[in-house]
Parts: sequence; structure tokens; C-alpha cells
Amino acid sequence: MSEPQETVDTRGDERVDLLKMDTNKDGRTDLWAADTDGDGKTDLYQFDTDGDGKVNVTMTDLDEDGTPDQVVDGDGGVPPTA
Ligand SMILES: [Ca+2]
Ligand SMILES: [Ca+2]
Ligand SMILES: [Ca+2]
Repeated sequence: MSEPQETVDTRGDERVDLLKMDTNKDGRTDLWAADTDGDGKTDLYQFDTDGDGKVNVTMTDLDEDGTPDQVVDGDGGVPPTA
């Protein structure tokens, strides 16, 4: 994992995970949906696609229209809190 870390822009810096899911039922969270600006709407999505507990894909929805505006590999500099 020597690829440079890409970072995403978020609406705010007060992350609250609105949703955590274990979609492959292995006991680890692999989908996170978070609100970073406190308006109660999801604007950050993260996915662990290989089940190691670390985020592989991060998407931000800066205008909260449900369509991601930025997609990067890795946690985008905003790793989920345990
Ligand atoms: Ca899982
Ligand atoms: Ca929000
Ligand atoms: Ca992973």
C-alpha cells in the first residue's frame, strides 16, 4: 500500500456516523454513511470492499443530492472512528 493518500473535501469536520452496516455479515463494518456538518443528512460514504476493516473507497456528496461528487481510493483522510 504505497499509493499516495488522496484526501476528500467534506462539508464539515464533525463526523457523525449515521449508518454502519456489515453487508457481508463477517462481523466487521464495511459500509459507513456519515454526516460531517451536523445537518443530519449523509454527505460522506465509505466502503470496505475487501473486508479487512479499512476503508477502500470514500465518496463525498458535497451538495447532499444523493450523487457522490468526489470518489477516492482509501479513507480520504477521514477514517471512521472505531
Ligand atoms: Ca463486513
Ligand atoms: Ca450533512
Ligand atoms: Ca478494506
